Order: sequence, then C-alpha cells, then structure tokens
Amino acid sequence: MTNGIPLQKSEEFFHRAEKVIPGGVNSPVRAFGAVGGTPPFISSAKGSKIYDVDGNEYIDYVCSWGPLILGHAHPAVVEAIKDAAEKGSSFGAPTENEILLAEKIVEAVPSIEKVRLVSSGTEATMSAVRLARAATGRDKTVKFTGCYHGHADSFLVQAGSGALTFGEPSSPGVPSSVTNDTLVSPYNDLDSLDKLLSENKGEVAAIIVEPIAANMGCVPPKEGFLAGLRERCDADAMILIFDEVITGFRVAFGGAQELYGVMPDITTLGKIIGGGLPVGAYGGKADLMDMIAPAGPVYQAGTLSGNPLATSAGLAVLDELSKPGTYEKLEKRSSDLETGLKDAIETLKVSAVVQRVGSLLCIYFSDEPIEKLEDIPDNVAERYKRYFHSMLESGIYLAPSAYEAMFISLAHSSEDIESTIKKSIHALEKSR
Ligand code: KE4
Repeated sequence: MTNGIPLQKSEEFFHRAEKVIPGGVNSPVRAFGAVGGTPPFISSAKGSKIYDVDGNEYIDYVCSWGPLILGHAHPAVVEAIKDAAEKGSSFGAPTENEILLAEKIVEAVPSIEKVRLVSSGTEATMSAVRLARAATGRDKTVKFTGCYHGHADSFLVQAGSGALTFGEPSSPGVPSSVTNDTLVSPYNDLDSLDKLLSENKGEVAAIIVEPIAANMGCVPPKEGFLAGLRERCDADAMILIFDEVITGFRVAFGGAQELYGVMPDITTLGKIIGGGLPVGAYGGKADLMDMIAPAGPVYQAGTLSGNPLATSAGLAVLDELSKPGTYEKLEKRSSDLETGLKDAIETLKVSAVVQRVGSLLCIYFSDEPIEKLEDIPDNVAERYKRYFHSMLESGIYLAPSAYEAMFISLAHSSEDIESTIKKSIHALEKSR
C-alpha cells in the first residue's frame, strides 16, 4: 500500500510483465529485488512528482537515475521533443543539432575538445576503453570496487549499482579472457592501487573511475585521490577516464572535473545530456578522439547515435542549466535536505550517516563515514529495505537499492524537502 491506494494495477501489470519480459523489467534494479514488494508501474510524472497506475503520488528522488535534473516533463524539454518529432524521428544522417550539442559539451566540459555521441552510458564507457586500448596498445584496465560503468563485459567485475544490488558484482556469461584484463582496486585507496600497478607495470591501458562514486551510494573522492590517479596515469602513460555519466552537468556545469580541478584524458557522459532520452557521449583531446572512425582506425558506430529527438531534449536541458543561479538553487535544496536528514538522525540517535556532493546524496546505515565499498556494513541492505518501504508508503520514491544515490532536481520545492525530512523521521525509526 503506498500513500493510501493499494498497488492493485501495478501487481497485475507486474504479473503480466513477468510473462514476457525477464524479471518483468527492462533494467534489473527496477524490479525491487533488493527491497521486495511490487514496483509501482508509473503512469506519468510532472516536476518533482511521479504517479503510479493506481493513482498514488510520490516525490521522486530517482529522477530516472539522474537524467531529470530539471524535473519531469519540463515545458522547454517537452516543447523541444514535440518540435523535433514533427520534423521526423531519425535520419541516420548528420544534423545541425548534433553540432550544437557537441559544441555545448565542448564549451562546458574543460577536458573535452571533441566528443562522439552514442545512445547510452554503457556505449560511452565501452567505446572510451576501446579508444584507450588503441591509443596505448595495452589491454588491461583498472576499475574500482563498487563503481559501475554500465554492463559491457569488461566492466562486470565487482561492479556497483544493479550488479551490487543483487550481490552479483560479476556476471555469468562474461568470458574470463575478458575479465582477466580488468583489474580491481578499492576506491579512495592509492596504496592498494600502487601495489596493483606495480604488478602490471606497462600493461595498463586505462584507469576508469567515477570521480564521485554514485553506484555504491554517494562516496566523494578523498583529498588527493583524483590527483593521485592523474599523476599515476602520467607516470606510466595510462589513459585516465572519468566516468561522468552521473556527475556530468550534475555536480557542476563542467562536471566533477570542474569541481575538483583534475582533468581526465577521456570523459564519458550520459543521462542529463539526453534530458531523459537515450544519449551517451565520450570525449577528450582532439588528437585522441581523431583516432575514432571515420577520422581514424578505431571503430565505433550506432544507428541512433545523435538522434534528433534526444539531441533536442539534451540541448533544452543544457540551455536551462546554463542559466544564472541554477546550481545555487540546486545546492540550496540539496543542502537543506542533507541538514534535515542529519538533524533527524542526530535527534533519533539512529546509526546512519548522510553523504552528499551537490544534488547527489545518500543515507548509509552505518556509524562511520563510507570511503569505499568495503566500508559499507553487511546489514545495510536489510536496514535500507525497512527505511525504503516506510518512505514509499508515505509517498517518497527512493531508489529500490541501498547502493544508489538520491537525485535532487530543480523541481524539488522547499515544501517537498520539508515533507521528505518529516517522513524520514518515521522511516529512520523503522530502519533501526
Ligand atoms: P546506461 O548504459 O545505463 O545508460 O549507463 C551506464 C552507466 C555508466 N556509468 C555510470 C557512472 C552509471 O551510473 C551508469 C548507469 N547508472 C545506473 C544507475 N546507477 C543505471 C540504472 C539502471 O541500470 O537501470
């Protein structure tokens, strides 16, 4: 039952869906496997609210896992998609909008001189790794435990997000010949990284990292961590890839690299730059990107890459985000939520910590701050499950996994934030 109306239609839909779709969903984490119960099937959304098919209203902190930084159905985005759709949905030929979106990304993201648009974050990260291997002539890559870079074979090694949610950080079907070239090290731990790199000197093509780890909750980089990666990549001619699929245009208009002042060689983007439509991107210095076909020999392609509807939506979002005062407003909302949750935790004396960077936030049911996946207590999922359902029943829609972040949008009002804090008091009690 969720704020009053039983999920009868959602249950029927879920039952039907399971007959024709694996697990009844098109992306695993949506199935509520980690928290139990029936996922509400969503009928519509507007601003900070989503509505399920049974008529329940929720304040949404999933925001489609990050893209909806303006909130749902923003008029400028709806208008842009409508206009584009009337002119045709896809041409498989170059369009002006692709130039406009690429120019906006190049202007906004400090380390990007050229960028290739694709249709998902996974496509962006797998292409970035292919480029890094081609540029260095090496096969191995380093990722960090709990970081998630999409579902390409080489990343499904101790991954975060959905892979972690189901306790399957690696995956059957991924050949060991692929994962043998994926080296893993704990996040925020340069000593462990140095040991790994010394055992693989001259063999590592790239280090790929979420500059803020948002697929094991929200783990900020420790002072010196990102700069340390940059130094190590320079020292052994490795490519540094910042996976900014979540952080790009979220924590600053120029992403985490602008926020922390550390420049990667390749940046991957997604989510926000598509405004909720399928867009991913990877970009970097021109001489590196010019290795990509047809300018160079590294092949990568996509039928719907640069799709006119998606680029129109993305442009509308970036136009809104580039307006003065936008990030200040997002910061105010987000810090108010953080303060309210911290006060509730303090008052109730619940063992939990809140970690936040910009409009990325998460609650860990832990006594200590979390600096890497290995710090997360074993019982966090059990406690989160109770917290999650209490919040859902009171009309607050959180990620159905302890290993995801809360996303705050420009549409979240101060009333939404106050209501969320109020309802979290009861939910925190349940989480004990
Ligand atoms: P997609 O292929 O799902 O568009 O992007 C993969 C990806 C790459 N890099 C980062 C840092 C990501 O967070 C993601 C995808 N994020 C998850 C949520 N944390 C997607 C949600 C889902 O799998 O349904």
